[in-house]
Amino acid sequence: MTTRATRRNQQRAQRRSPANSRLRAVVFAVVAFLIIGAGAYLAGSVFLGQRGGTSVPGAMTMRISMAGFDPKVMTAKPGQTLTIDWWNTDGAVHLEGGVHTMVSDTANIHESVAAESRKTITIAAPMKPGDYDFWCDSCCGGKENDQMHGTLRVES
Ligand SMILES: [Cu+2]
Repeated sequence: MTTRATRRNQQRAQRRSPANSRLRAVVFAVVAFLIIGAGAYLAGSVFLGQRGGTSVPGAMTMRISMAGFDPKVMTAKPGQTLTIDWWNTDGAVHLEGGVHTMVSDTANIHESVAAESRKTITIAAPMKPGDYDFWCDSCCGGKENDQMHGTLRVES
């Protein structure tokens, strides 16, 4: 007769068999590889993205990602033309194909940058000193998202 205890022992022995634990190790390795790979893919654009240096003469650098504009504040003299070496560290897996924009109705800015790319843009600062709001309207709630805003500060 098979008691419940012996049946439990048999099951335990089966679970501990070498073939079973080898299979479990393989499954674990595959799952771990997939998770680490996916994480590295998503993080790669952030951590391996280009840093603050620029080879564009007279340009300021600005990075855009789902984390927002970096830096968030640009300073200019009235009417000054700002040259911005602007890059997007997000991959195309993000919302809207990873495209980010820089938009301002008050400062007349309408720019966009494709996923994982870099471009030089020029912005003409308004003549009137003050803080001009700009934002990204292509992702994450656009203008409604506080994270996706920046300030163009015109100082006389
Ligand atoms: Cu955006």
